[in-house]
Order: sequence, then C-alpha cells, then structure tokens
Amino acid sequence: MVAELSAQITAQIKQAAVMLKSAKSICVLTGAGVSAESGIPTFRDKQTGLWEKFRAEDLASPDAFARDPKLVWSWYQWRRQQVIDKKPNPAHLALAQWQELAAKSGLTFTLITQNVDDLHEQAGSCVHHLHGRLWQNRCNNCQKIVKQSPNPSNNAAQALSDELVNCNDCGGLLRPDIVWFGEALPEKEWQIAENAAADCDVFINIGTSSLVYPAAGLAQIARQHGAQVIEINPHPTPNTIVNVTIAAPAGRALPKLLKQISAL
Ligand code: BV8
Ligand code: ZN
Repeated sequence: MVAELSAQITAQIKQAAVMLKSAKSICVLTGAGVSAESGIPTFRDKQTGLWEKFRAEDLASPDAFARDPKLVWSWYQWRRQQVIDKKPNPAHLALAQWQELAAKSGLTFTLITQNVDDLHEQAGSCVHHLHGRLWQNRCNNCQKIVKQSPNPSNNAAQALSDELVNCNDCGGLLRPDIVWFGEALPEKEWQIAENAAADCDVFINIGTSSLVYPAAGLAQIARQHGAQVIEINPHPTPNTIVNVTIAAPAGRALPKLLKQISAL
C-alpha cells in the first residue's frame, strides 16, 4: 500500500492545479527523474556494474568517442540493454492523458524532454527530444540516421553487441544519435522548445536537476515572458524562479495533479 501524499504536498498540488486550470498554453520539460519510477537510473545516479568507475559526463562527449569509440559505443549498448524492457510509469501516462485532453479542449500543450529513452512515446505522447534518442544511430561521417531497434524476434543480443558498426553508405563509424556535451542541440527541436517556453502561461519542470544548459534555461525564458513556473521534484534544484514546488515523485504527483485540475 503506497503511503498517502503529505498534507503539504497535497496543498502544493492544489496550488499548482489552480494555476493550471486557467492556463491557455502549457509547456512541460522532463528530465531523467520522470523515468526513475520505470526503473531507469537518472543521469547523475551513480553508475553500476562495469561502468561504476566512469562518470556519464565523461563518456557522453565527442572527445571520448574520438579517443575510444568502442568504449563509448559499449556504454550505449549497455544503456540500451538497461532500458529495453522498461515501461512507462504513471508519470508518462498522466502526461500522455493530459496531452490528449488538451487536444480536445483547445489547450496548447507542448512536451519537451531531455531524456533519450522512448517511454514518453510508448505512453502515447507527442514529444520533442532536445538531447537525441537512444534507439537511433547516426553516421559520424555522412550523418545518415540508422535505427537501432534490437528486434526481439532476431538475435537481440547480437543487435546490442559491443562490435562497432560501419555505415552502409560511406563506411563511416555509427554513433548514437545523441547530443553529447559540447555539441549543439538539434536546431528544430530547440526552436520548438524556446518558442513554447516563451509563449506559455505555465512552464512545468519535471524530474530534472536543471544543471544542463541550454535546456535548464527554458524555465527562465518562460518566466521572462510572464509565465508561472512549477517544479515537480522530490529533491531541491538550483532553480530559484519557481512559483510552486511539488516535492514528490512525478509518478505520484502527476496523476493527482491531473485529477485536481479536473475537479476544479
Ligand atoms: C551546448 C545526452 C554549445 C547524453 C545530455 C551554458 C550555455 C550553454 C552550454 C553550457 C552552458 N554552461 C555549460 C554548458 C555546457 C554543457 C552543460 O550544460 N554542462 C553542464 C554539466 C554545466 N551543455 C552542453 O554541452 C550542451 N551543448 O551547449 O553546446 C554549442 C552551441 C553551438 C555549437 C556547438 C556547441 C549539450 C548538453 C546535452 C548533453 N547531453 N544527454 C546521454 O544521455 O548519454 S545531458 C544529460 O543531462 C542527460 O541527457 C539529461 O538529459 C541532462 C539533464 O539531466 P537530468 O535529466 O536533469 O537528470 P539528472 O540525473 O541530472 O537529475 C534527475 C533529477 O530527477 C534530480 O533532480 C532528481 O532529484 C529528480 N528525480 C529523481 N527521481 C524522481 C525525480 N523527479 C521526479 N520524480 C522522481 N521519481
Ligand atoms: Zn555514412
């Protein structure tokens, strides 16, 4: 039996619901915390197993791939192995339901994620990825996109092997289609995110430590354009521009928030 949310968190949810009830446009940014209750460790959680001695930030860079492509490729194959059987949790499902309700009621609802897993898509959301997607590769030479879907019907272990893969078109090395530190974000997705943050009435940061830029700056852009900012995170973040913090896990808070909005 899951313990009830505290009176304080229930009050925070009520405050956020009042703000959201009158919103005409909502922009949501999710981070690794929204997938935590699906069993996917967050980006800054300590790494485990073979990767215990590595920091994610040190592996997620073009220099690391140039220096040792096999190490970085193996790390991503390991991360794919970690997420392949993970499913959306109530946070992903509540966001997908919210997006569906928004489409029926003329509410503008934009979902942006920093995550590279596909749990928002699995939950039925239309989502914009700022940092790329784990199940896609890109040729390091000609930029051709190559899907990496380890189809369970064929040899999934082979599909997630550590062997480096070359591009069929030009022979270049395939790399994960992910934005590494020091690399620019995809122009189109960043533009969508920046516009949605600037145009929204309420901006919601969910499950992100707000440490990585420029994504962490979206809340500031929203605030500068007059939006209210809500944060859903069980732990404090450096975000000082928040109007309401719901200090609870997203998988608990979001279904309650949605229910509270519809009850108003
Ligand atoms: C760029 C892919 C320039 C890799 C990632 C100022 C401006 C611009 C850039 C910079 C700047 N200052 C510094 C920079 C450089 C750098 C940066 O921000 N560094 C940081 C560390 C200081 N930024 C960049 O390099 C970016 N590129 O700026 O390029 C440029 C411009 C033009 C031309 C060339 C270059 C690129 C950044 C993208 C890096 N790639 N991911 C991969 O995944 O393998 S970022 C990485 O961190 C993750 O992808 C993740 O998306 C992101 C943020 O992490 P979070 O999602 O927040 O996860 P985290 O673990 O940190 O936190 C989880 C949170 O969840 C916690 O707060 C926790 O309390 C909470 N939580 C836990 N459980 C729950 C929960 N919340 C709710 N419910 C729960 N149950
Ligand atoms: Zn190529």
